Amino acid sequence: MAKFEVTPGWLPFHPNPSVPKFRVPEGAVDAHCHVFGPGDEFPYAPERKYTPCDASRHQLFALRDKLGFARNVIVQATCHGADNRALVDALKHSNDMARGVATVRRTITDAELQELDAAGVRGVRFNFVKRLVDFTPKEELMEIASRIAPLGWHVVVYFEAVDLPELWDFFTNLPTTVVVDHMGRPDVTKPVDGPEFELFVRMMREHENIWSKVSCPERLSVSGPAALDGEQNAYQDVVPFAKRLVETFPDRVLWGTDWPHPNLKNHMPDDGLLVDWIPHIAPTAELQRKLLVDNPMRLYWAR
Ligand code: 0GY
Repeated sequence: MAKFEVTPGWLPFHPNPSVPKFRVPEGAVDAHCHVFGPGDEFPYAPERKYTPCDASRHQLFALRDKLGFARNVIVQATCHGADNRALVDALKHSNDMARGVATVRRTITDAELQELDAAGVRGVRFNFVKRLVDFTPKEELMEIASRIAPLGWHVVVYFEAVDLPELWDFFTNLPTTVVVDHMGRPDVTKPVDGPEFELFVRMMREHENIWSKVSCPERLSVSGPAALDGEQNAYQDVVPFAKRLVETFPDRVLWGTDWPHPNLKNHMPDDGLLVDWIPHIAPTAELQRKLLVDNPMRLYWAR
């Protein structure tokens, strides 16, 4: 049986998140979350950069119910490398209420891709965050993208805002829908209409196949969870960035908890509070329905 020591300083997920005050619309999808192990059943990858605490499908589905969501999109995290067994196990036990985004290598066979598809995988994730993964040549990633495109899958990309200029040509040449994790990780101390975030907005404006997750305020925020004027203004420095994307591209945004919040060392969010943040970035019922139901259903449950 595999035994894993959690990376020092790692914060476990919130033991008892609050029930949100904001009631999400019927059929809402948490479109970015993970399962970790459990490590003794689904060992973590040898090439991983961190060892998480276990976070099982049972715990994920209990959180989903508590927060009032109906469905999950489970995203393969780097600590499992390209071993998608924990993800597939969660999908198969979800009663069709979860879809997945996998990590695959160029050596994957067509039969293996078909198996992932049958389990509910609808995309692959390319991670460019240097503290999380070793470098993979772009030709390899492009080859994978061309293999998954005929399945109707999409590509999820994770990168830091400073790296967007270098990655621009690759992203804008991908042959599928492209979903950006966490708004391309903007530096929220910079202006929302400054050159850095403007570049990201321009990429979405010029390329209608590019979507964004307006997620992870807890990861991006400098002002933090409890602003001076109380809980309702939690993560207020991230609001202008997410709200701008929701209002400009209402049909191409997704939202997710990011549970169990890997690699947070200072502050672990209350997931209920994260849900209460949603009406600040999507102020109308129509925007909320698109963000939480219509968009993820179109991308993940079209079949
Ligand atoms: C996230 C964020 C992070 C980690 C991963 O796959 C991963 O390990 O995505 C991070 O450390 O910023 O979305 O889960």
